[in-house]
Amino acid sequence: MAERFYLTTAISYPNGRPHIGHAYELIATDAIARFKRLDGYDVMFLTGTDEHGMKMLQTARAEGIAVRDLADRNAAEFQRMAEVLGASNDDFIRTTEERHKLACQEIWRRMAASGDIYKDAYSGWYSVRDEAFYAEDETEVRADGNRYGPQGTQVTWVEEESYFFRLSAFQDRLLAHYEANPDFVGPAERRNEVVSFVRQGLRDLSVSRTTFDWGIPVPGDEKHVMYVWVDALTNYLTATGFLDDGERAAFWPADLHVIGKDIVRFHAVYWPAFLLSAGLPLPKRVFAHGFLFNRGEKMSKSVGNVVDPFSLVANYGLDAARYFFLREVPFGQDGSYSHEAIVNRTNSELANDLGNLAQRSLSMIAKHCDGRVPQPGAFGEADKAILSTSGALLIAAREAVDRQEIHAMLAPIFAVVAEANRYFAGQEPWALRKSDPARMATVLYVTAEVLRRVAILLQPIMPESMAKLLDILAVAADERSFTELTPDIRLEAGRAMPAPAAIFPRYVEPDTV
Ligand code: ME8
Repeated sequence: MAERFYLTTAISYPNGRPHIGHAYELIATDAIARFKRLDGYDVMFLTGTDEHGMKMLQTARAEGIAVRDLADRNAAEFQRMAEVLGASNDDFIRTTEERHKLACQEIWRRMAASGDIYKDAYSGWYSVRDEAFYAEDETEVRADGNRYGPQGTQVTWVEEESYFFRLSAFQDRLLAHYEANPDFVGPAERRNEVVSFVRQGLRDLSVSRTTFDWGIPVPGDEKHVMYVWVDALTNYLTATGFLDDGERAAFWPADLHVIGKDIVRFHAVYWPAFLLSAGLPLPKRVFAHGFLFNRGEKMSKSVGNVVDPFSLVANYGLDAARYFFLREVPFGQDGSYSHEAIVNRTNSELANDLGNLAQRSLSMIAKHCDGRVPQPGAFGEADKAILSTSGALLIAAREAVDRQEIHAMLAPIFAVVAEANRYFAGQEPWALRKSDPARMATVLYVTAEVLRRVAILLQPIMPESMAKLLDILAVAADERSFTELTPDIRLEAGRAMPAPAAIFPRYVEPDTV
């Protein structure tokens, strides 16, 4: 049986339409999911929307619509975004679904049964934007007279009866877990932040609210709804159907939660504490990516520079957009986006380096090799060198993806594409056509074989265009997984190849056409 791999994105607040930050997280997680499937894993990939809480309620009030309508309207946009981005998620969870209510109430009961939940009065600072409580020393009063939390969002004073989760009791267990599992949080700087936050000591966490009812009722005390983060984090468990012991239950614990760097505390401190309390196994890894800035400026709805993922895809094409974000921004660090940067990268690396190499070599095969995979002669030093570097790519890619370093997976692949271009130019197959046709066949064969390896490996990043390239290379649909990258497998000489077509169009400015 194939090894299971369960990975998730954060679930987004549908208080507005999806923006590039949401698209970025989904594309990256999708690339990892596709990579794992091609590498033989039985993958479950989850994304969804986080629909309860104060922030949703306040937005709905401001827009003068019912909160459920706001959730429905925007959740549909998030689902549409997943389709438009070619996301291969196996499920899309909405926290307003019945299955989720049952899962949340069960985890609550288990935490209560462990003695980790008690009723008291809460008073403290709360940020609706972050849906987070902050200690007074994490906040500051600014010149405008308002108080702000550590992420720069305004906080207000809250005082009400509340259930508490005994987070303070988990400090030692959490620190022991980080110590014993150095890969639990990545990248390293995020892990260090988490460890120092927990070392400072943990305060019990208010986990219910009574001033509104847009949430999941606390079992046995329905005047309270659960704090939105108890509800939100549990989504990862809900989707495995942990209550019904069905087929998906075996996917828990999750192998990987991919999230943004602003919500590490919830995933690396609160979530494992809730699970320890409920007697459930902990996820294996939480990886935080950086933030995307539009030309270096932070994106936000209020600043008005939110880039719409739908127009991004319409403008540049899906695979170019997927490639750009994963190649341009080292995964885990902040990055910025600009029209010039995306055009440069896609034109130089996709259209020129990869697209032209495919176009030039495959159209020579179509013309001069009867449209069939050429029969190679004995390999010389140059052939062996490029076959050997391209043959080593899978192992390096696997190691990079297991650390979520998607950029580090891509760099060596594109180094091989550059090397293949030098090889092709240096061997001059067009000159060999008359002088040594057998040698020409070998050069074209080697180039096509390198393209096959590159195309198989790039499928997780650019599924549509690599499917096209593999079609042209006459690689059958069942010959595209990573098991086809073992040293004994190569293109079969003599196989008929479909007529080559351009894979990556150059981006041309609309006003210059
Ligand atoms: O935080 N660049 O939802 P959310 C990169 N509902 N990533 C970004 C980003 C940007 N500019 N802006 C946001 C929530 N993100 C909670 C999560 S999970 C149990 C609950 C990322 O809609 C952000 O870091 O504010 C998060 O991982 C995801 O988008 C959803 O953000």
